[in-house]
Amino acid sequence: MHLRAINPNTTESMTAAIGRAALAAASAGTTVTAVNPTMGPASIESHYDEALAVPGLLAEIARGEADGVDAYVLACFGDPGLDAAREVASGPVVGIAEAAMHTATLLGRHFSIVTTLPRTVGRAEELAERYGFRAACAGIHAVDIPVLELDLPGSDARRETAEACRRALDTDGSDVIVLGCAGMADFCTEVSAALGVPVVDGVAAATRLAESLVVLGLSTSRRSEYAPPPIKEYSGALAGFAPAAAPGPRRGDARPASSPYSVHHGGFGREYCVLDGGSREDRSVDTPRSPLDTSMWRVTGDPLVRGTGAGPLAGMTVAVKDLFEVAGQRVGAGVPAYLDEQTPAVASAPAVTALLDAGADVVGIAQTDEFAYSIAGRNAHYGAAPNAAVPGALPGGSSSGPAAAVALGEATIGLGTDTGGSVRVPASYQGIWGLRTTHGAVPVDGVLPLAPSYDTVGWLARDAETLAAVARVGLANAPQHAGDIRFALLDLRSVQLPHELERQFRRTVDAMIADGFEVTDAVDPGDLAEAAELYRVTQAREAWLSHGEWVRAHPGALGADIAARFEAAARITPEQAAEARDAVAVFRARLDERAEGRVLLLPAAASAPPRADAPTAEVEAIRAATMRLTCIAGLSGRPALSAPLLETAEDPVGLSLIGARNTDVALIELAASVAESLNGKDAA
Ligand code: 2AL
Repeated sequence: MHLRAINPNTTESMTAAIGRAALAAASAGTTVTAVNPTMGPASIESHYDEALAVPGLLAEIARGEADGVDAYVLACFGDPGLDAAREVASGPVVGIAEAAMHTATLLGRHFSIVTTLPRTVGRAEELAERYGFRAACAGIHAVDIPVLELDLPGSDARRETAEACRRALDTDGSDVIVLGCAGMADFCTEVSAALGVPVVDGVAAATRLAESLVVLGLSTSRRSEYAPPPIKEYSGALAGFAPAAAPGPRRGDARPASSPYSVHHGGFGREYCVLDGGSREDRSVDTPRSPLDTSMWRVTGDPLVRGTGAGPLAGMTVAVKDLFEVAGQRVGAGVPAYLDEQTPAVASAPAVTALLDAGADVVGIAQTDEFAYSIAGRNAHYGAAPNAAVPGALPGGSSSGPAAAVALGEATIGLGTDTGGSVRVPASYQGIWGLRTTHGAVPVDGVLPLAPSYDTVGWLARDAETLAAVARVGLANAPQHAGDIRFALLDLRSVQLPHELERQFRRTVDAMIADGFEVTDAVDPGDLAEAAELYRVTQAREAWLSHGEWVRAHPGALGADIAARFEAAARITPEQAAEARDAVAVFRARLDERAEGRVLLLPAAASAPPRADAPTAEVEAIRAATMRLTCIAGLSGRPALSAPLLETAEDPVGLSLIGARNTDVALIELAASVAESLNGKDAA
């Protein structure tokens, strides 16, 4: 479930505190994102503030609908725009004032509200009346501290709030306290401990209530008052807010849009996302994401581990896939039950220290598919990380978190692993650069294995230059040769690519030829369906040897799809695996012979990203098709790159380059020259 807390004021530090409170209250499987609009008042403490906070709030609801959010918490104690939000959100919307008041009445006879400035008392009174709690609400008091002074360093706000609460209990004869501002969310435990009565923070209460409604399958009634607003024209600065006809389901939608509400570009600056039309660039510019997005991050810090600050990667930040040991942190591998049993690492994996030594900081540990045994990027426990390039689509895995963090601009570098495509597929799906290194070139010590014969370290970045800088650092101790500069295509008849992708790939190849790159005709890699099966069998046997014992001892710990994959792996006999390994050696020798002197060109994935809510069978079919392409590098131990140079009609697909072993850096440089040449032509 994806729950979004919206702080309707524009103060990001307050949004972060709201996010922390919501995350602490949410259940383990819920993804929490906390956002605020970029237009509107810095705090809400007058009717004027409140009225002008509502457009920004509604823009965030529209954005949430595009992101497939299941329920919203409206995190301001005036519950501003609550009714309007309900008209346009497909999932439930819960205000923190209503949630806190409802909760308080379950805990005592009378509650007192303690709010910020005296002028906000009237609004709280009005809400208590409106929600039917006139009798239960024994008094409303102001601590007389402006909203943005509640969390100033060195402020006495907590103590003063606790004292105001104590006075309120005495004056009103009440037995429960309701905190009257989202900015007080993290005062709750302290005030409750000081007073010895239940203290209700609306953010936590609304989070749990919103979750409950989703679990119960309940959402706002569309019968009358809360039906979508009638379609009509709006003018002037608000023209972009005009209720529009409900768009049909589109590729990239998390679900069919049930809301007629859309926010269009026009005169407002960057703060609006474009839901209908607009280029991908517009859509990805500016989605404010909280570092608390647990579908992307498991742990973050500021930074989590500081690098030397000096070297070629100084000033860069790294999102580390949750398979690498990071000093002081546990490895979670995308499996909460596994995480629970781990102890913190004493030292970081060499692949991590190489980046720290070169000056980069680690900002966080980012999510992976369970045990990295998938390329979809959909985790049964943590959800699917956002796809910045295609809202509502899967991010690709298993290095889903690092890739999303890079694509969204929350990290410069993604440190991932690629066993069967786990760096290249998320790079392809999210329109960024990703390298799978030559097998064995970067040490995998301190990295949780999946299938050691194929496991490699890889990196993700938004541009070729950064990727090359990281590769030079990460491969400093590995032999590196000059690469080939002639390309060859592969006979891909056994892959059956969608026609549109085939056409696009051909157009890109033609453009490369026109630019003077030498591309020779198809190298026959053999039947790639058979190659993928060899890969599947050998990988599965090794995956079972790596994790089978743990999986068997923890029934129910894995999502159904990954559990099924391990079950199938358990059935592969050592003899079957040995036979497949022999056939892999034949494949590898044949490819080496046929690809001699050439860099292979192919699409990095067999399709654009599937929708986040695609049925499992569809995701599995897409995986099978893509594995026919990605297994080539795995089986041959070669480095492979995904560069964002192909596009299907709407969505990104990477152009993959597979080089000779130990030519990783040269491969990036070659791809960078292709990008420069193709993009130069685009611009012309
Ligand atoms: C609030 C609140 O929760 N957020 C904000 O900006 N103002 N409420 C209040 N009583 O001041």
